Amino acid sequence: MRLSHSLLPTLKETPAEAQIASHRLMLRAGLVRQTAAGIYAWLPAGLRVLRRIEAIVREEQDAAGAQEVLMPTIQSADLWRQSGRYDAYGPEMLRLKDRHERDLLYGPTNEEMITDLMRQSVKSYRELPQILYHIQWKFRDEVRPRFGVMRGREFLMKDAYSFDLDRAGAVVSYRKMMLAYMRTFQRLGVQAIPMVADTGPIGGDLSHEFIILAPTGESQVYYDAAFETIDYSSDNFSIMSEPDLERFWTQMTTHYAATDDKHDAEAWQHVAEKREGRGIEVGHIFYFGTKYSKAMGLAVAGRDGVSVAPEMGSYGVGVSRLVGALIEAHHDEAGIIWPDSVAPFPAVILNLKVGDAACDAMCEDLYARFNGDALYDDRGERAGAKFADADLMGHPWQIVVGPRGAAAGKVELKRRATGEKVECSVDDAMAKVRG
Ligand code: P5A
Repeated sequence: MRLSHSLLPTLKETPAEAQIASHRLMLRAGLVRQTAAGIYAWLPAGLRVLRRIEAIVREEQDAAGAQEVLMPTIQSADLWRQSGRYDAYGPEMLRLKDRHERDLLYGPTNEEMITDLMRQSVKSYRELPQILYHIQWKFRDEVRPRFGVMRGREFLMKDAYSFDLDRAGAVVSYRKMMLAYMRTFQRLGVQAIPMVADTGPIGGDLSHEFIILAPTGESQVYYDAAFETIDYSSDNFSIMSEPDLERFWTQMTTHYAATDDKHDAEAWQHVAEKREGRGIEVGHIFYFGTKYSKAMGLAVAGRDGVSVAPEMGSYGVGVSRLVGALIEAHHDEAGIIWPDSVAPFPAVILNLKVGDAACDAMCEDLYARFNGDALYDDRGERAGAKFADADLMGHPWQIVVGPRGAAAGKVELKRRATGEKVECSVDDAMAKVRG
């Protein structure tokens, strides 16, 4: 993207409405703009980050054997009357009427709809187990939307739903999703801690929250340092192997981890290597048995011909919240420091003297080599402003082209995370950025 002709409106001043670093930086770096309370438009750079997070989430769901679907945002109230949640959900649910005065709602979650889809088609135990997921916008009319995309009213969620014949099967699905989540967060470049949680309006008797560590997070967390060294990749655990899932589960559940409200001072004393920090909830998973299948009449013919209500779970990742949470975990005074795995662009090319033939030629050559997958700062701004914006936007690499270097066939390559700078040829810079 050429910055001179992009909707990438960076701000020098700190917006007054933003209380936390990620919200300030998302506005200042031109990633999003608020269009109504708790509702945001994603501008080109912000959307690129959102899409990259989505892609990693999707790959890990697919690897766990989950099938992608896309359910609508608008749902019929009748479905929710069948589960009993239409009245129970309260003012957080955005309710609408169509021209025929039929009650509709903007989905805050999709347990009812997926149960309905399954009951229309799945008839036999032979068709189970199945896990389905989608990545779709949700609406919750939060009392206090705040912190930008971290607590929005409209937000993007990955929600998955598992269907098993019995509790033992449901437990396997639950562990698979938990491993898929730990892997997803590891690839996103953040430390996640799974914690036993309350089930709230989703229901059920088993639930974990996934908290990622960030110094400015909302809740205080206490955990065993053992979590920091576990490798969740497929080299260590195969997601399709039950013994591996068992070994993974044992590791997750034998270490201490709790948020403030559940912290147990007595148990804490026995933790060998104590760690404390601030955390943000980026995922939440639930096992709720037959709560929805029974209420909505989802049943399959069992092995012996007797009909069984499938055991279900649901599994959520806050995809849009993750954009803010990643910034909370990775920033400094000057701006965002994107992990390579989610950066909107791997590099920004800074032309320090637009109009200088050698600088322009070198920058065009570099930009062409990236095939459009780099940001080219071709604005007629001063060098200082370009440096400041590059640090603010947080691309992992900055390739600086000035008249002296260009004449000698050299660029300056800066790594945003460390501030380290080297002078090198265009070829060497490309090789470093490509890793
Ligand atoms: C699980 C999937 C559920 O809704 N039903 C389907 C279950 N869980 S949850 O905990 O309520 O939400 C899952 C994740 O969504 C994110 N989230 C939000 N993100 C931004 N703004 C909000 N207002 C918001 N509410 C929930 C969180 O990351 C949460 O863990």
